[in-house]
Amino acid sequence: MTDVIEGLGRIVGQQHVITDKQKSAIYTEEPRGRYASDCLAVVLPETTEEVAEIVKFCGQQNLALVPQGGNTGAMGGAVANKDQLIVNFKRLNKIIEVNPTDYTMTVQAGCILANIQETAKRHDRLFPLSLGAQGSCQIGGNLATNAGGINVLHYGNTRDLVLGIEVVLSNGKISHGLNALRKNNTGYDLKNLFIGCEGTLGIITAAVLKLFPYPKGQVVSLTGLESIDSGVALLSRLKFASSDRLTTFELMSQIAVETAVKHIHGQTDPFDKPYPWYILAIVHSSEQDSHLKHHIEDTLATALGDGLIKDAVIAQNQTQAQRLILLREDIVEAQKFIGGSIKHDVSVPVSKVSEFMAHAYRTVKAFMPNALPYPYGHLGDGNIHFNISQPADMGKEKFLENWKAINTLMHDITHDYQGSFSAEHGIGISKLDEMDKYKDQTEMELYRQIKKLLDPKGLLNPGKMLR
Ligand code: S2G
Ligand code: ZN
Repeated sequence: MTDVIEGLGRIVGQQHVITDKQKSAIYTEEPRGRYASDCLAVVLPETTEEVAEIVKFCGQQNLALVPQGGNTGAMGGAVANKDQLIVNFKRLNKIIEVNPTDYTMTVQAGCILANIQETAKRHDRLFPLSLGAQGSCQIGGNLATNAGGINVLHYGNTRDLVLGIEVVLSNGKISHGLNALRKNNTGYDLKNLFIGCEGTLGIITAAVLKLFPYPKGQVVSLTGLESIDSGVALLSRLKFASSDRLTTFELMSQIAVETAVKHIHGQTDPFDKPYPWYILAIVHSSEQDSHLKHHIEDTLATALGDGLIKDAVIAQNQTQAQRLILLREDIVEAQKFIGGSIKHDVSVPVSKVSEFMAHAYRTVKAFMPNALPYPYGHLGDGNIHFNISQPADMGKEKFLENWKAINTLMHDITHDYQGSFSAEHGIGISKLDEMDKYKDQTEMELYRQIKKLLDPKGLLNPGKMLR
């Protein structure tokens, strides 16, 4: 143990090797409180070369390591045990270059997502990855899990926002793949193999990100609807009305909005009466485009007139826009006020969302009549967080004992609708059973062969993603 700690200290400086349990607590705290985590030590490298030296050293010591970003992941992807090393990238946090002409930004893995967004904005550019944890998650973690968020509809997942990556391999070699070209058709697409691998094939230490024109204007609206079907119809109307500049199309259930209004300070009911469903829609425009706003207003007015939607409000200024966007953020936090929540991160084809949710609702209610479905999410790309809140007549612990049983019900239904049991949060240790149960076995065999090739000693984030 002492040799290991001293050996790591020689690489990063002893003060950046944490063994004290109190000091390492922030790194071993699992965000959803579902898994215990521990570690031999936490090490905080400042350069890619230090990461490479750490990996080499771990290889010599046969020491497993768990790469960790902001530790905001929902799937247990960054939990460790007492014999493993947590390598946290908070010191590897330089913005290497911003190139407004090329619309690129080169960043190190430890950069906080919100800092990347703000840096882009200062250059009149947009880095569109946007999700609840952006104030503390690191881009390295977003890359490792191919994070989604609320702008996938128009800008894609993290994979779609990256031109090149630098990776430290399990043998300590550095793959210098910081490509900044839009077209570079040379060799296999290693970038997209490492993005989303959750640190199990290699450690992403830097990336060249795509930037976009900063939207000078945005049209933010909230609508009240009676059905998901009308929401899906509205999606198409707004796609056409905005010339496909619809960036965000988020669904909120009545229980979610009511719970946020009731428990989150400052939240108010957006309409004068409740509706079964609400949609937050955001359209980006690069110019202060009043025509676009009028066009969206006309589209919503027509939808009101023909009964597709029951109410609508369009933000008249940035303050009103922020309030509507905050409502979507607050429904996540609000779940905690009504007890335990069994989470889902599923996606189905948009055309099947309505039927899927009705089926899911019936199935959960048949299994646990007093359970409270609390669905919300990214209707625009078919990704629904069909979370289930605890029944009023059941204790939290007792309720959460049903996590696996309810997950199985939900994931079976998702599979029946040709959906995915993990749309954006990744696999970690939470969905290993699902990988074995639902994934094509030929693909799983390929995954294992790739893991064996790229991590022959099995030291890179062992037990995550694959058994
Ligand atoms: C969302 C956030 C994570 C969660 O709000 O879209 O991805 O716990 C989620 O639901
Ligand atoms: Zn989400």
